[in-house]
Amino acid sequence: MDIVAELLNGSKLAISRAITAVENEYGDAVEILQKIYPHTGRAYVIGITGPPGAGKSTLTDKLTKEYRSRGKTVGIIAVDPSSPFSGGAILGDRIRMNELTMDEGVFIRSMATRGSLGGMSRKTAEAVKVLDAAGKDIIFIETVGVGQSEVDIVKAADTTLVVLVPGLGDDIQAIKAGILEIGDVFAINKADRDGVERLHIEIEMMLDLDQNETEWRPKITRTIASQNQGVVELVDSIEEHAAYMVKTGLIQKRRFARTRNEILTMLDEAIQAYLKKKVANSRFEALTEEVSQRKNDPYSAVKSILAEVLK
Ligand SMILES: Nc1nc2c(ncn2[C@@H]2O[C@H](COP(=O)(O)OP(=O)(O)O)[C@@H](O)[C@H]2O)c(=O)[nH]1
Ligand SMILES: [Mg+2]
Repeated sequence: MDIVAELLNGSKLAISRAITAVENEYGDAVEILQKIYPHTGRAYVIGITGPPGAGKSTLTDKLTKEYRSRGKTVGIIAVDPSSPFSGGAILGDRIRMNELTMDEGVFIRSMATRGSLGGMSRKTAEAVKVLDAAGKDIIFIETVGVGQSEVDIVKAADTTLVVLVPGLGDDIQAIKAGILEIGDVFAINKADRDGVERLHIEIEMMLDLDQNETEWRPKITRTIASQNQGVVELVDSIEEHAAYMVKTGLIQKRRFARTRNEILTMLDEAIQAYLKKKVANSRFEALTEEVSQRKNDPYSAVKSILAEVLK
């Protein structure tokens, strides 16, 4: 089959194959990405992050249904080893997710977390492009935690939703710095639990301390994902942020920065590969020998290698 043509038509099988190619770095992955690139840039990408068990997958499921009822098609990429999408969940979650996979307007895919973290964020961004080209209006990226790798992954997002729950205790201190950086919208999920007020105040206080360059004050919405409560309000806050991004032109800025970063990273990888190939010769071995025997120093060695490679 012509995978690109089928993909552009929204075929689930073609989307699935393209993401598999991207994930495993198959030979045709780059060609597919090149061909679909002109058809990307239309989807709105929403990153969802937060501690394990916070209810991200449950919320993603409910958010998806809300967006569907608003007439939008949805793609979901779960980069979460414990996600129901990737098979780590209890039966109830699975059944709910299966409901979504029956919907023609929804595509769900989990990404294996093997391989380097840097590679992971690139592959996630590439999977987003596949879903984008396939015509999905809204794309969710669900990722667990707020470490550096997750921050890199959600950089592919136009709006980032941070999901927190009451009763995290001191954990909130640990994730504070990370969430301040990336949260455009906050959900206090499991609002049926004690400690909601306290968490709400804590987040507000952190936001007060934040000296972001933008005027946007992240909205905090209380949700009970398992009971579909607060979901309409949460979608409204996401949409409000999206409208703000468009109105201020920040979306172009964010996307430009992302494209720039993407090109630089790829260039970096290409140069490294080129250098490794160029440098792996007997002259290099001899130089290393000289340096290790103190007949030469590493600084001069690098200079002469560079002079050779760049001439
Ligand atoms: N009490 C309560 N439980 C919830 C709520 N939202 C999700 N859960 C449950 O919390 C558990 C973890 O949810 P999950 O969506 O897998 O969390 P994730 O790891 O962040 O993706 C599941 O058993 C959900 O049914 C909520 O608002 N209140
Ligand atoms: Mg999950």
